[in-house]
Amino acid sequence: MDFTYDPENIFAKILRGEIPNDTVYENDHALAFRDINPQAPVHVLVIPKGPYVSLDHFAAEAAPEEQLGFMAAVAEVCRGEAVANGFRALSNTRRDGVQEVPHFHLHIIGGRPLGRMLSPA
Ligand code: DGP
Repeated sequence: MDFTYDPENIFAKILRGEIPNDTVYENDHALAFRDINPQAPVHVLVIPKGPYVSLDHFAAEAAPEEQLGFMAAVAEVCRGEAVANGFRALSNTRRDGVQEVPHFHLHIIGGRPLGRMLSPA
């Protein structure tokens, strides 16, 4: 698998402070911010601060402290947002997953009933 990282992707620019974001939570290893095109009342993106292109890249190569920091951010987002009735966490990956931004991000979506996970192809 080619996990080549493009440092000019838009989330890398957000991490460098070159593009503003609506931050929900931040720690040493992760940043959580509101999606610019929300699909539900809660739509937060959690991203690692390290240069990982996708979930499988992050899972395979991120250091344990990066993975723990990322999951701590997920916990904080879920604790702080209105998702007591549930939510969906998803990570679009590469072509078939219709990934637009090549920096790993986990969508946390909730605040309304979300329907079934996938519509028929
Ligand atoms: P995908 O890679 O397919 O998971 O989609 C990328 C998501 O990132 C999409 O829901 C819109 C969001 N997004 C794209 N550009 C920006 C941006 O500059 N700021 C914010 N907050 N979200 C963005």
